[in-house]
Amino acid sequence: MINEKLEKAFNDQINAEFYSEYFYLSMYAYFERMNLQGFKNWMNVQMQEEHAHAMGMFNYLHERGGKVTLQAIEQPKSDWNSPLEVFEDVLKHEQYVTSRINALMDVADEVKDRAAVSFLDWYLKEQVEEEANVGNVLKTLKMICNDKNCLYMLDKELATRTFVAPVIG
Ligand code: OFO
Repeated sequence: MINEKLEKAFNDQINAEFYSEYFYLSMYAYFERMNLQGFKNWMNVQMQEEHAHAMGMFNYLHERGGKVTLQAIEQPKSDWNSPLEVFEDVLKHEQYVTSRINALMDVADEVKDRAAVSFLDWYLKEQVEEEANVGNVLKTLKMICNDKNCLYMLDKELATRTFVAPVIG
């Protein structure tokens, strides 16, 4: 049976992962309005990844005999001034998620749940990868953000991103 404090922390993180999916869905809608299909595709992949992250914890909590308690999902922001502003928000959000995963790991450590610490290690590595991916798009956007041709080229590149279901844990 999983410790109660850790169960609550997992449930809060499941909510945060579903919020991430919702946040990226809002960005997907923004890129739809802008008719930037490649950026929209990137967000679609990102949403699916967040859904997989949430379900990974959801399934793990069940596996450990815990109770999943779904919570209300906060309304995400829906307007941005540019793709650059969107990706600045994505990076900030991913950095925030990293801090949350670290805090969740601290709880697992505190209650001496080594199995949960080991499970969460996957999420920490995933965050390193996510921050690096977002950072790369952001770097390109910072270089080209006033050039429409380059934005078009980047849109083509982001159209090639595909979702690969992660093997979590
Ligand atoms: Fe984008 O991160 Fe989930 O965990």
